[in-house]
Amino acid sequence: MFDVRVIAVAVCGSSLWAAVSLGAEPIGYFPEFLLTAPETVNDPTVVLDAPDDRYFGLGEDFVIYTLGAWRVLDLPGPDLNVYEADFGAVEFALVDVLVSEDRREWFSVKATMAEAVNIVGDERHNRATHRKSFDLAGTGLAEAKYVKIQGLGTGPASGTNGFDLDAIGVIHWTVPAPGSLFALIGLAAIRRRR
Ligand SMILES: [Ca+2]
Ligand SMILES: [Ca+2]
Repeated sequence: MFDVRVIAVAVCGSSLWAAVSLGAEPIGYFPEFLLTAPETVNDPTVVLDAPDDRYFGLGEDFVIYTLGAWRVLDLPGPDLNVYEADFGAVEFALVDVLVSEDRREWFSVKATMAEAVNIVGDERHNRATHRKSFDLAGTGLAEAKYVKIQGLGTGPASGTNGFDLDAIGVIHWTVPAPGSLFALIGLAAIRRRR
């Protein structure tokens, strides 16, 4: 019985530490669905979820993430991270980052590019140089459902051609309302298989 209590204290102590450390950095949301991906890439789902050093080069192609029931919000400071694969040259000159609420009007947030904010969940991505933060401020949007990562290189997406997209992470996001997850089921076909 004594041993059980000791374990319980240890678990509580560990949980407390976790809570404190989570408070230091925002908890990221890493999109789980793509609306559009280049046909030249065998497995485009490598750019979903948290950065993991799986990626593809965008070349002149693009991907569109849909946040489903989630939204990226414009709150004070940067709202969104883009992660380049953690090696080689920094190639943010070869990419544009755009947001939209309706997929008709797109707004580039490239001009807001800044040193990346660390978010909980992106710990596997090591190099600060290979990630950047972007801000919705100035787009006129209070929130956005879609994020488009447009390659500014040449040729089709493949290998390490142009900007090597690993992942995106949302810093400021809304929690989906209960029941709205059903809306995501139709998109499950291109969800990453774990
Ligand atoms: Ca903002
Ligand atoms: Ca990845």
